[in-house]
Amino acid sequence: MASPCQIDRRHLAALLALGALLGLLAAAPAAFADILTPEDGGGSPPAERTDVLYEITLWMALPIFLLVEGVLIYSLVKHRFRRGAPEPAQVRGNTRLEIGWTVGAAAILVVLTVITLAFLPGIRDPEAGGAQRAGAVAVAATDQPDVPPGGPSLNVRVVGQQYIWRYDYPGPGRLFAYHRMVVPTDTTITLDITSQDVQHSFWIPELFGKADAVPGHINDMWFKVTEEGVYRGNCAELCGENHAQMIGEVEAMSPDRYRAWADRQRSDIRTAARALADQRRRMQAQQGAGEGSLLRQ
Ligand SMILES: [Cu+2]
Repeated sequence: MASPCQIDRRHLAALLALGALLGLLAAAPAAFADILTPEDGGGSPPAERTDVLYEITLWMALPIFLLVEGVLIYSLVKHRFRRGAPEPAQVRGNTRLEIGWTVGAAAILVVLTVITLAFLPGIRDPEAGGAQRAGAVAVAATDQPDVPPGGPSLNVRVVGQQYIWRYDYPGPGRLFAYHRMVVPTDTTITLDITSQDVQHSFWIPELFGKADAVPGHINDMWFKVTEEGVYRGNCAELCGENHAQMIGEVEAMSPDRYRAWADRQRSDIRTAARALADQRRRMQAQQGAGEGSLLRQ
């Protein structure tokens, strides 16, 4: 038999373990915040509204789930088989109750449908860029009539290919990037998403939902980030053996830093293109010289 001292120690260990668990939960709320609900971050409206819609549905469903499971478990325990006990009353249906929960469930579905329809336009349709003077950023796109005027916007073409993402930016001078999309904050970013080989799916969970990247077809998505930072995502469509490595990122920075990045990137692309052209000329010249010496022999 355990001595009182041993029991105390066991209680103490259990209490310490419970305390440590509560401490962990309290110290890392960010790590647990999106365990039950979709991720959202950076102030991106589509992700935030998806999260709110999910939470409304969750909070409506949770009491119903607890009530149904509670009644079920209570009934199973209370009316469980007992040897020698009299047979319990056999209930065969209850019309009023059945009509009640059918009408109740239908009413809840109607409420959820109305709320969802009210949220959908805000998730789907881009809104104007904001939190800064209109026209302060010279990145306005010309081919996105859906973005309401009044704020800066930027259109980026997202192209999936096995196993990397490419981002093509509009404007004079070639500007593109691989793997990480750089965007200015407080700017409506509209995405034209497509693929050049097989089907992929572009998804940055904190900023917006999944959008299929289909060859020969453009899918639209949008987001707007208010907080600078890096937001990570993955290809969300099994696209081949290295699908798991097809990671995508969005880095949001202030419009000034974004402009500096774009200038640097454009000049790097120009330098690389010139170096490639030089190399090609040298190789052609060498080839020509080689053929000439062969002819002379
Ligand atoms: Cu993939």
